Amino acid sequence: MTDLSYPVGKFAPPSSTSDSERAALIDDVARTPAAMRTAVAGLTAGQLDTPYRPGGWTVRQLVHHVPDSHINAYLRFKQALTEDTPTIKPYDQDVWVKLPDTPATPVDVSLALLDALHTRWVTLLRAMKPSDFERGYRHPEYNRFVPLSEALAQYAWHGRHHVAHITLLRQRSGW
Ligand code: NI
Repeated sequence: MTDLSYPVGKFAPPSSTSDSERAALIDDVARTPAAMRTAVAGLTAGQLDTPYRPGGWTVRQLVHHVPDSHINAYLRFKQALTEDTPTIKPYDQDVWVKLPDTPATPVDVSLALLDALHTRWVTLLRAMKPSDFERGYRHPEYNRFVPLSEALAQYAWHGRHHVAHITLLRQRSGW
């Protein structure tokens, strides 16, 4: 029985990351925009407005949520690379996803945003030295230091997590 909320499992921070594991995680981040585009290809407006699970966000909300999240991630990487352990600014994703741009914006706009954002982010990730991944930020909600190696793993997981929500809904619905 697949857990509809966590179809690829919950995120587990890696204890350590080798160069090749890090390269594979960056490849995951690089694949996210195309994977999301494929996941929603051909869906009707009604299908986009369907919750991926009972009580969950709609497909449209998921598509807009991922760039919202990854814009924050991109900023956190840049801050961690240019400041001494910055304290990052959390945001309330449940409130963000209910702002009026979510229903009013075509999903294609967020797919294009994700393409452009990940092109910049992956270019940065691939240019970072191994020691750069030991830099990090302080997350005030968890009150702890998050190294960029862990943040990379988290956002690689995050893309796969939400794409799987949509592909699983399509399988279950026969779309
Ligand atoms: Ni998310």
